[in-house]
Amino acid sequence: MVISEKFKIYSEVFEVFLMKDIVRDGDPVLRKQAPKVKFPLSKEDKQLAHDLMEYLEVSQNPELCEKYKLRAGVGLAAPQVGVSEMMASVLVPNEDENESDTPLFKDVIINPVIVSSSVQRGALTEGEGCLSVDKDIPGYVPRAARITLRYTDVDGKDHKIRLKNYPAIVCQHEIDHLHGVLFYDHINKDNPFTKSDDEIFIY
Ligand code: SB7
Ligand code: NI
Repeated sequence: MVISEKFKIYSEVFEVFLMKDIVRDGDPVLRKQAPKVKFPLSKEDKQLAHDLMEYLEVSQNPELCEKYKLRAGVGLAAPQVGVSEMMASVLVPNEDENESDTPLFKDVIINPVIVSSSVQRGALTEGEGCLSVDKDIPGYVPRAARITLRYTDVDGKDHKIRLKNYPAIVCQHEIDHLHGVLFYDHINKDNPFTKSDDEIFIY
């Protein structure tokens, strides 16, 4: 009894980024090319990696999201918290009820590089949003439908993986942040909802 009470309190001891910590469009850090992260990771970089993932976890918990007045996110890039470094967290939950414990993709991607992209393009039917952009900007954001991604994780382990569907879109959105690009840069200004024939919709 005492132990479980203690654990309950202990489990809520965290310092999570709040919306006030998230840098908004107009701040030059969002338009900078972020430098690569050096390994072994410094204490600060390890903490940053942890905090970037913690935001996503807390924001995807409906009670905590409400309690801390967060906007739910599936990704968060270091420049969005004011740190110009090639690091981003990605947490794409599995919407399948039976598989909700195993996310479609979860990792902190460090020095990520898209080593190849499909010719086929894909866009989310509902467009994209960004925690750093307060207003809704409607339109398709055409991206590669599939990518091969290379990155290093917090333990210094190198990964080379193929991604498609929503995880591929989210990773491209996050990697854009590391190069100073925002999602609306990709929207066709004259006709935001044009879709070319070789482009697929991603749900
Ligand atoms: C829709 C939302 C995101 C990525 C791709 C499609 C992430 C939104 C949260 N972020 O601002 C992360 O950079
Ligand atoms: Ni964003």
